[in-house]
Amino acid sequence: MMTVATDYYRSRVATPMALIPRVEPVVYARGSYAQALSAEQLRSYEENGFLVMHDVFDAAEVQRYKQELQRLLQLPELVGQPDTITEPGSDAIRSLFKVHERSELVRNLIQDPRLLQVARQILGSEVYLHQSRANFKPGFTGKAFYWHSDFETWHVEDGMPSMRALSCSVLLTDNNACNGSLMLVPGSHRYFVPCLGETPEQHHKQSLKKQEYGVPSQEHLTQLVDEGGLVTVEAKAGSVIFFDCNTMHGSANNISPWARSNLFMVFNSVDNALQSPKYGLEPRPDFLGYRGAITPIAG
Ligand code: 6CS
Ligand code: FE
Repeated sequence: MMTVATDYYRSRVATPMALIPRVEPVVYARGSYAQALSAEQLRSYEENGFLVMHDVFDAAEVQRYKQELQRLLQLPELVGQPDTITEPGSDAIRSLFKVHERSELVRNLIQDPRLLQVARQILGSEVYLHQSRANFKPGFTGKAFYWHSDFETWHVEDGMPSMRALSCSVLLTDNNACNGSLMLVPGSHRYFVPCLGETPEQHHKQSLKKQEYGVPSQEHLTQLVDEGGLVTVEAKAGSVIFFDCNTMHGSANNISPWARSNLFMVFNSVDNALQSPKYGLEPRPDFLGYRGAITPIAG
């Protein structure tokens, strides 16, 4: 196991540290492992740390996924489950994890070449699923996700060794400037942001409702935004956002009347399997970071 001293990407530290330059590629094997994106799309992903692909799924497909999530949300056995995350202070469901195990439709979605081939091409290898979830942000009441890099959490709390994973968010509602859409900091994926504060035990029970550790300082966020700017995704239902595991992102409360929901899955390279979490932390449950035998997703 790596010790604290030899971990290049140190975080949850007691005193402020400078940004740490990324050492891994963003696009692996020069994008030659699979053929899904054009050279221009790959270049844009590499430069910005994300790519929005419009109209990937048609209206009928989106409708099917939405109905499927409605069906899942009504299952009585979901109530009180650890992988059903409610909003702070209410019973409203914020995130539902392991959707690919709960639903055959979603299980098929992760094998869809429109997603899988992109993940393989960018990560330069076969891939497996690290995490899947549905996020719900209803109109008027949907709550924010504070700024974070997913890799920071996955590295510290799940022991993910390298920046060789990506997320894809399939939009099930239109996302616009008003309904709590994803905001990303272009270029932020090139720096690891060491975060302040010792991780509390069972941190995920709190962080999935409202994250307070593993978030950047205001100084670091300002520095990244001064350099790269800030982008709000505006795209129709059926579009897909691919983003690097280390891209800084967040989203605001949704006080508009328009719901925002998405299906979210994380592909990790089969060559980047989880190790022990850092700093003696207990591994998080499987629904957050898969630790079983690694079989590449077929399809
Ligand atoms: O815990 C996770 O795996 C993801 N969820 C949150 C709220 N932050 C880190 C990461 O994106
Ligand atoms: Fe995230």
